[in-house]
Amino acid sequence: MKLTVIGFGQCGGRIADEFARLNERANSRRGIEITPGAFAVNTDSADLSGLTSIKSDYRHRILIGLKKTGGHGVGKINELGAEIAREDSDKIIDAIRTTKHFFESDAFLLIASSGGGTGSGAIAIMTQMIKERYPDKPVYDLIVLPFEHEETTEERTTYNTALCLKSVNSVANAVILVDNQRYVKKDSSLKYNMSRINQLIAEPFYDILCAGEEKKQQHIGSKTLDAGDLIQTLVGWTVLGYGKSPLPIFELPLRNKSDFREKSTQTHKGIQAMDEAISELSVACRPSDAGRVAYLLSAPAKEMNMDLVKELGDYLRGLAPKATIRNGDYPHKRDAIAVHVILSELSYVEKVKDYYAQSVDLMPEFQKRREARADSLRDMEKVGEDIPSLL
Ligand SMILES: Nc1nc2c(ncn2[C@@H]2O[C@H](COP(=O)(O)OP(=O)(O)OP(=O)(O)O)[C@@H](O)[C@H]2O)c(=O)[nH]1
Ligand SMILES: [Mg+2]
Repeated sequence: MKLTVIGFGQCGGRIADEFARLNERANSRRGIEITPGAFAVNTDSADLSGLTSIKSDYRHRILIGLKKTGGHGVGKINELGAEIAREDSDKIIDAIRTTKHFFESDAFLLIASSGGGTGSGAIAIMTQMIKERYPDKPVYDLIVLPFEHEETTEERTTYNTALCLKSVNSVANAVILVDNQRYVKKDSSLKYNMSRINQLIAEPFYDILCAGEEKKQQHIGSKTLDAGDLIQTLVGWTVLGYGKSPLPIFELPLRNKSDFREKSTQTHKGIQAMDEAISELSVACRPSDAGRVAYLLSAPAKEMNMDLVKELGDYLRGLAPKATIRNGDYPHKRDAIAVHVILSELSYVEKVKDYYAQSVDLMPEFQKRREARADSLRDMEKVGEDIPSLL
């Protein structure tokens, strides 16, 4: 599958930059293209200059809202991010339209964090505009949820997140959720290492996108997970999972292995990888709430067999009994049996519900604070009523 990738704001731009790197890798190592265009859109010019792989011209690193922000961001006010995107949407659409291989792409992937201002505000507006302009291509929104400490220290983060999620969910074909906090829980050394988290967010897309674009016979699976399967799978709230079981790189040629033993070890390793993928979902949710599921098995060709594919399917069927399950195998990896899982059309995601509930509670509180500020200002002005003015 080929994606036109557009990142909004700091977080979105940096992850789009990761996708540009994945494309360079796919090009140089596998001779294939997975992102015909990668763009970053921001109200902050410094953030745009910090990128490394997205082309550095103004058509790929797109500065919006210069008059309103002076190139310094919108300071977490996502309503302003939305307003600026609406005003400058022409710039973005023109840049996409004039990209050389744009029409080869199967879909759009728009990326932003939900807690900031620019990306959180701009992504829903641009999803809507792109869908109107290109009704035949699905638009997927990848939304990065804030760290827990950001939610506790700044209520605006929670409110922005709720506003962003509600808005993207009403326009995007699918909303792929990724929780920053999940990466820190897994490995606390990642706490301040954003670029490593960004790599971990983008990396699972590599095999998923490459699998359907392979041209070399030895890397084409017996069942390919292609753009058609992915488009049929990606609907509504979506999460991703990835797990792998390492394989020994060098095997002793004279090892006395029975066929049966070998197969059962492979199946065991495959299930282990699948189990890891389900335990490490990009946002916690129940697989049984998914309406559509896809999995991709990627492993060395000699490690793949139909039993393994079937076992993995049976295992997933047990976890997601109501879902339509699509699958593919990708004989490419050398050192592991890896499993990618996409759970889509989720009917319930606790974290989304929590953001909505907290924001509904916050709204009257914000209103009360606004009124109290206005009252206090009025009182102060009143005391100084009789002082003459220099103006
Ligand atoms: N994973 C990841 N999260 C990031 C990154 N940069 C910022 N964030 C998260 O994104 C949220 C802040 O949003 P930003 O993307 O910085 O905001 P913005 O869209 O640039 O908007 P303004 O700066 O307010 O104009 C917080 O939750 C951060 O933790 C990044 O590079 N990677
Ligand atoms: Mg910013």
